[in-house]
Amino acid sequence: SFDRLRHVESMAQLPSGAGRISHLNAVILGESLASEENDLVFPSHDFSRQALVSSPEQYRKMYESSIEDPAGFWSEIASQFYWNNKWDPEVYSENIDVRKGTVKFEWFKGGSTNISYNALDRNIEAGNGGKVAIYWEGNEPGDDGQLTYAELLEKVCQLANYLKHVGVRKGDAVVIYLPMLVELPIAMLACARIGAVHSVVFAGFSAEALAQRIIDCKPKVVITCNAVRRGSKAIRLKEIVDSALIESVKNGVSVGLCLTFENKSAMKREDSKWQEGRDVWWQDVVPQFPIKCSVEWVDAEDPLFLLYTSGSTGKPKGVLHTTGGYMVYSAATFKYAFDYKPSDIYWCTADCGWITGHSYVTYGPLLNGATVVIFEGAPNYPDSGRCWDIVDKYKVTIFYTAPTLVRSLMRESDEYVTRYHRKSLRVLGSVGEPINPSAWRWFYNVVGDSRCPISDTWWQTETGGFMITPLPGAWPQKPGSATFPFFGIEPVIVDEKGNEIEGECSGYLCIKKSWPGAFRTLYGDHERYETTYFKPFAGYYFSGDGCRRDKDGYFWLTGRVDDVINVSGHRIGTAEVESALVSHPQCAEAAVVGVEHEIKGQGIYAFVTLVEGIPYSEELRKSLVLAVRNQIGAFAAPDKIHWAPGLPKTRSGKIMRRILRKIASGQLDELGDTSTLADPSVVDQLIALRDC
Ligand code: 6R9
Repeated sequence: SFDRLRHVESMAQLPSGAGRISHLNAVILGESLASEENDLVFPSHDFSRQALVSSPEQYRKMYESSIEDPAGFWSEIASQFYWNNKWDPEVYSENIDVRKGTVKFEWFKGGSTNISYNALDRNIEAGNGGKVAIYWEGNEPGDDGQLTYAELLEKVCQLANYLKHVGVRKGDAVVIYLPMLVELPIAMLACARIGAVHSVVFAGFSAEALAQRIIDCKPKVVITCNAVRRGSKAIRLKEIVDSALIESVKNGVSVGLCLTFENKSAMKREDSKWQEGRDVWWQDVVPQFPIKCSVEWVDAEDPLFLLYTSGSTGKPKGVLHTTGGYMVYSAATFKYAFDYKPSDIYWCTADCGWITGHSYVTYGPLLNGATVVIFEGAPNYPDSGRCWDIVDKYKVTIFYTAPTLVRSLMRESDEYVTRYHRKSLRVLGSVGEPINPSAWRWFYNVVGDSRCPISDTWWQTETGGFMITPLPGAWPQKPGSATFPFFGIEPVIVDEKGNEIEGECSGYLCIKKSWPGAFRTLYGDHERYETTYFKPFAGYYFSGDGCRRDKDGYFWLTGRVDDVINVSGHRIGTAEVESALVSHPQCAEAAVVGVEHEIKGQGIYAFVTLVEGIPYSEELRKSLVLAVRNQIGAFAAPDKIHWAPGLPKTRSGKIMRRILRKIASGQLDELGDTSTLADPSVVDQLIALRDC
């Protein structure tokens, strides 16, 4: 199956003048060829020479050994970490086939370890206590701070001791609702240290969305801060938590403690609402606790965290990751996909509220002893040059971001980029959605001065770490392709019937066999886990993404094939938005589809049917949008509300989204067969109301 790879490999080794075709030539060469598939961008000689994986040949050897002997391959990586006792002889066991019984993955079972110990104490014992672990950059330029590994460990221990003191025990859930302050990774690591299960909720979620998550995982403690500044706005986070906690109590879940960090630069404590007996200021209690805290050794298969993500129903899914496999996988993927070296300064713009912030702000980098930059503010504040200002300030070498940010910065003058040096940069990364070739080129040419390979990493909340990703020194890249699978990963493309298709093809992307970083279940709903991911194509993990493989074997992700929309890299279920709209007293029915959006990748387009007799108005449109902001969060606000006196339905009452998608995207001559609709005239009516 490596024939296609060999073909590219031979091209990569073609002598051309001084050696390989230079990357610049390749870009020019690529642009002169019509097809994006032929657009190869080579890593420079200098880059490849110093890379951890420096040739297709080396990649192939490592990949083959990871597939032929997964136990040996992963044990070797796992052995680089500290285990309080070693795992059982069997490194992993899996059943990925629902037809053979319960789907179950286990890695390093019986081994006991602690991820917080491996990320902190182990690095300090290796002599890196004085190395900066985190540079923190505040919203306002000039507002910053830093923590060495030794200092970070002390802060983590103080919080861990406090959490133990208030009764948090191994296996208890802790909800964290914080912006990008150092206290966020500190809180994650403190939970992990004592075996508590953290569930970080992105601080852009509304009170109702937060309540939904609290009700599901019933935490002992909620950790938050009073307010945060983003750009020029201050957001009172604590008040959102207050409402969420009231809502939770109504649903029988009462959280006894709300630990609140006083974020002075955003709001003084005197101005914060307070509930005596429940609310405690972080600064009043945590610093009083000892700076050493013994570690709770946990089984490799003990839960580490829960992270809620969207699916095809209105109820978010609590993706559960366990300790050992996730630790090994997040660390190894970080190291290889970014070609990490101890001298690197790494900045990932993701928020810890998403999986990227778990695996590639907190765990992956710190497990490697890396120096991480975290940024509290907005990338266009005070102006569109802020990212590059930060890159120069900290001499960032690896910069990992999302295509939506690249596209929004690309719209502004290049001068915002070129006025900064950016000479420190050596690897760029992209995540969250497919990166379109034009955004890829701008990122490569303008930001990276045509010098830095781009790791376009395809993965998911469920996968824990990268699945398909370039290894920057190994492969010539194709702008827009995530290239090849990471070690140990066997991606396959299947047709509607679940048959694997070979060669150049497109279809549904599935994974054969388990991998260490895979999620183990959906919290409290193993049946949904099996139904959603393992039943659609029995014998495989189904990703929910469409994919194409080209003649050279490169993978091209083509987006979700289920009812999930990807807005600015955030996964949003259409059903969640519909349920928020229908909660509006004047909305009778709603159908939501994704449409192409220049900056966000996809935008949210909502068709709404109003309650009998209610007229549609601008005011009503605003209040429908507000309903979504309140139920989910501002990032899920529909871009367009389309008044729909009727929706296209089959005779059995099923909404035909295919037609709605065409209407939303203006492809009116591609509506297809509408004759099976119960009332075909609603289509003309909807078209007439497009600009209403
Ligand atoms: C890590 C993360 C997962 C979904 C995934 C896919 C899309 C992520 C991508 C990509 C193309 C990439 N996605 N990275 N599509 N190329 N490099 O984003 O996790 O929030 O769970 O989203 O995002 O559609 O299925 P998550």
